[in-house]
Amino acid sequence: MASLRDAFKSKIQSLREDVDRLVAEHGDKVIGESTVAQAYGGMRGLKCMVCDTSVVSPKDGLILRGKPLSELTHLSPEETFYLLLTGDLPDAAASKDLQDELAARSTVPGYVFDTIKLQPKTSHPMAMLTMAVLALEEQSKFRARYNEGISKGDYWEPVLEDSLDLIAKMPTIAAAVYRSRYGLGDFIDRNPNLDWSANLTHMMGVPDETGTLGDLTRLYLMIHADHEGGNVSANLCHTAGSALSDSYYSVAAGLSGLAGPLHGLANQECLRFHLGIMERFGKVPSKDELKDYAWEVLNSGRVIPGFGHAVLRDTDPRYTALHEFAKKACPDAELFKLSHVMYEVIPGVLTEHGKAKNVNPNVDALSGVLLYEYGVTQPRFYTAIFGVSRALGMLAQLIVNRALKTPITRPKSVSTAWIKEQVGAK
Ligand code: CMX
Repeated sequence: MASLRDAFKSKIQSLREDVDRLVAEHGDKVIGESTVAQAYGGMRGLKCMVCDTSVVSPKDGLILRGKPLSELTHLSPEETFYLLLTGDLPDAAASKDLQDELAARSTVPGYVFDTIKLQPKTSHPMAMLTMAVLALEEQSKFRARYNEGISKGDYWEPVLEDSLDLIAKMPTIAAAVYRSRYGLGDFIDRNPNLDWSANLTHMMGVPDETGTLGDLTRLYLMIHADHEGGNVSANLCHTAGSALSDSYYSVAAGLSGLAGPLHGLANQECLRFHLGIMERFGKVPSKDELKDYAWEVLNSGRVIPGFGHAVLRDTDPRYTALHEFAKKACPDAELFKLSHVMYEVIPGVLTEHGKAKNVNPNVDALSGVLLYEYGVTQPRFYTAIFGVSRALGMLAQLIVNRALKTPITRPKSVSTAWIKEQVGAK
């Protein structure tokens, strides 16, 4: 099978022709409408953008290039990136080729480490990671080629180059953020015998007591990579990229959105929620105790982290994948037992509460528990690990969009006065 670059290149012409024909023949057909509620309500459900790397079905959850997540959890994150970008699963040779390519691009310039070290110990790891990505922007090949006058049809090539460079370096800069932020001593060199995922936890310095840490990291980084195009991080990356901001700027924009507590930061909040419960009860609470506690949280106007979703209406298959892993890896861990009680109690409480459209757990309900059990005991770092993974999906979408010559994003905003006039409201 062809290398990632050649495999993607071979698809571009037919992708462009397909979209051009679709727009020429059906460009005036209606695929959705926008209501006043959607305009004020985060554009929820509005069909006004395209993403072919993955879709999220309310019932079945994440589907990557037509394949449900449950059939793909054996893939490495690099193989997942290949699938997202080309639509095909790589064979062993293509997979090895991509691994080697990422290894060759993994060296991080010293000034980026200095930038990380300069941040105060009170900085949030997501701010530090985003800053490190922006520090790497100096190396952008797209920006250099754009300044030389590259033709629009060729934009995708240096964007792919930048994206591979950035993906290759993400584990190293995230690990450096971890060690610097938590005062863990010198940075640890990449181990050439480990893959992209295992190197992240190796460079963080997480001890692998069971020999399964690499498996957890691989699964974690695989399932978080992509979640269609409308979520906050993907949408922000897409919008920045549509202005021809390069891969570094675009991923930094996406990471800034991922850092919000209603999106990527929910994994941190969820683990803190678990720890708070353990502190309060001094044990795994009974169902009744947890129910009372959940009501206390809801009545104080807070959300229960790790439950609900903007699109999903059933249990998140990413949660299911982590649950299967945890059942084998740490069945007796107190936090895992707590997450099970939450799984049994919270949906009922949220149903009674009557607000959330989805009362089931999402990926964040368990991701932090597993990291904690494996020795990553700093919840504030969890979203940075999510960010390493989400860079894969954001960048795959970005490269596809540059290949398709997708124009700058510019929806029309309207004023409240205009809406009132339009609908005849006083
Ligand atoms: N706890 C309490 N209330 C919740 C809730 C939860 N877990 N989930 C939804 N609700 C509430 C909303 O806050 C909203 O209340 P208001 O009407 O008072 O504003 C109401 O139910 C309706 O919300 P919704 O339409 O069901 O959900 P949204 O699309 O507005 O929001 C999400 C989705 C994820 C932000 C929300 O479910 C939430 O805050 N969950 C907890 C945080 C979390 O786990 N986030 C991780 C998401 C995973 C991901 O990003 O992939």
